[in-house]
Amino acid sequence: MEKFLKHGGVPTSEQKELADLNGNQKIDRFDWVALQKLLEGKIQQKDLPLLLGDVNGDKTVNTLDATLAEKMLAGSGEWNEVQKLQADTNANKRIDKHNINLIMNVAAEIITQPELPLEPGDFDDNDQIKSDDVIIVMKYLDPVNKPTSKEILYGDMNLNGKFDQPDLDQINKMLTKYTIEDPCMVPPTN
Ligand SMILES: [Ca+2]
Ligand SMILES: [Ca+2]
Ligand SMILES: [Ca+2]
Ligand SMILES: [Ca+2]
Repeated sequence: MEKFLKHGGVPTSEQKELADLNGNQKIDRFDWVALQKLLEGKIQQKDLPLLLGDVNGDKTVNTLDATLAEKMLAGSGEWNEVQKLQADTNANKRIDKHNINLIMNVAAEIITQPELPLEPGDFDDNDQIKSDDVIIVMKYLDPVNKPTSKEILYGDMNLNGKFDQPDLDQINKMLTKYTIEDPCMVPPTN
């Protein structure tokens, strides 16, 4: 499982089921993050499938989960590994403002839960941040092009509700992200 996640290739349906730790029918970056936690013994088989965005574990993603993720971000309260994983809706192994924003957007039905993890910056959703993504953001810097609410989620890096130069600068910085030697940042291939 680890091998094919790392090196790509087309998984069989059985492999896919085994490796799809968040049960969203695809092998994504989050599955890789969760697999590491499983191998480290920090989460158990019984915790699977993990429902991204569901911080309180009641099987729905709503504003209550966003409130809990805010607390987590503020460093208040005690959280277990499952809760931390479920709050990390962009699968970057950190809790940040995008996690809260993504949960709010699932609650508002702008995106659906299985669309998580969604990585801001990865506009074309191919688990890599490349020049293709930069080109899309550049397009929306021209006010003639109106983004949808969902597109804003992908490209509004500074969370001010619009596309602007800081968003482009941030995505440009992320172009080098996948070159670092962190296995989590080697995106698995679907
Ligand atoms: Ca998955
Ligand atoms: Ca919940
Ligand atoms: Ca991309
Ligand atoms: Ca912005």
